[in-house]
Amino acid sequence: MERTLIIAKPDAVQRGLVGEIIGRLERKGLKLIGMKLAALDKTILRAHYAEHVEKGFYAGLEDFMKSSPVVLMAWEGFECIDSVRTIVGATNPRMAAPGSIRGDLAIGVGRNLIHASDAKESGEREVALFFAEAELFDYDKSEYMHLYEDFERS
Ligand code: DAT
Ligand code: MG
Repeated sequence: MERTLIIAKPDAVQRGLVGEIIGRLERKGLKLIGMKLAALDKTILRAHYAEHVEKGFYAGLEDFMKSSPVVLMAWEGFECIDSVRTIVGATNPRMAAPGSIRGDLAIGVGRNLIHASDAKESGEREVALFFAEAELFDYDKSEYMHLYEDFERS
């Protein structure tokens, strides 16, 4: 199964939308395997956003991500990377589809509520960056037989 790192960003915490975000991912049938509140610093943000560090928006992004605690989550599911990106919506909330988290709940690109890993490899890397192995949980989810066919949950 794929793993994705979700960050409920400072705007989600401040606007009281963390529960809404968790609820949408829970209702999809994804399995929550790790969760914690954290204050992110420059070092971890530079590692997480390495591909963006040289870009013009990076300084503002880093300041914003340090402005409040965030909720870090690791979720697991069959091919969940792409389905979570669909639930999250386009980076620019003004272009994000209605029904998506960003499409329904955000408007500014620099205040788009949520981070979600964009590929299987980045999901593995990002979950490992923010979570120690002991903070990740392996457990049976009883509803799996009603969510997946056998080959999808093997
Ligand atoms: P995503 O978060 O959809 O994966 P990304 O990886 O391209 O998007 O960018 C990371 C974050 O950086 C994004 O969620 C918000 C911010 N960002 C991206 N492009 C931006 C821009 N043009 N202006 C301001 N912030 C931007
Ligand atoms: Mg990204």
